[in-house]
Amino acid sequence: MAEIRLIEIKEEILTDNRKEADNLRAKLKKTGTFLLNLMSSPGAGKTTLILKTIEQLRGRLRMGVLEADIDSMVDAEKIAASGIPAVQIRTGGFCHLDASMVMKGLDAFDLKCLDLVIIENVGNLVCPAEFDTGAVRNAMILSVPEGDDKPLKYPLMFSVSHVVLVNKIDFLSLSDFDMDVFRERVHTLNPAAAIMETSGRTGQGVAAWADWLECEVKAFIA
Ligand SMILES: Nc1nc2c(ncn2[C@@H]2O[C@H](COP(=O)(O)OP(=O)(O)O)[C@@H](O)[C@H]2O)c(=O)[nH]1
Ligand SMILES: [Mg+2]
Repeated sequence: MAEIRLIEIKEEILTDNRKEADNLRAKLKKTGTFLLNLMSSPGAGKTTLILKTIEQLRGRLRMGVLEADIDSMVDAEKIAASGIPAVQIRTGGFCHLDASMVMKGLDAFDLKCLDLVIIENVGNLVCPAEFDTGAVRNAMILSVPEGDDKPLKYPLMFSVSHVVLVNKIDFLSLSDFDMDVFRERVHTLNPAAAIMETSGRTGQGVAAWADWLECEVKAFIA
């Protein structure tokens, strides 16, 4: 019988990507630009929360948004309408961003003039968690209608996120979402994760989130 060679492509791809991500972080340190990678399932409220965050931080930080979608420009158009520079990456079917895609997207900004770039990653709780984008911090949104069991089903996403935003808390009274159980499930996977409650509809919790983010940005660019 002939010899079978096993080639572990996934491991190699992830190692190459990590190197690329480290290069990107070094570049961002030089330009003084904080990169936030925002992830969630489709519809959890990323674009809405980014727009609310822009409202809070306008005049406090110079911001840009890197939008990623399998197709369409709708989210980038919403961001651009708010007067903030937006770049759209069309992944053409890929369900995540990697560091080289982010690097290409960032080339369209003048990074020296920006303190903060927010990546709106492709809506997906699985693939984006596997790829280091070069961001300084990972944030994820879990919306109340998705249920408090998601840390059990998508543990990697909760493990790699520095902050978990529980969004759509205006739905809490209509749902069986148990916040204490959810917090415990997240902290079992990731004891250091910050957990914040927000509503993109009412704006509740957005100021606290924006203050947290500004603090992280200032510490990075100091
Ligand atoms: N009730 C409620 N609806 C929200 C909230 N945040 C976003 N939405 C709505 O949820 C839908 C998806 O939001 P969007 O920001 O596009 O989600 P994305 O796909 O993660 O970018 C839109 O109809 C938003 O108006 C929230 O906190 N509460
Ligand atoms: Mg969106």
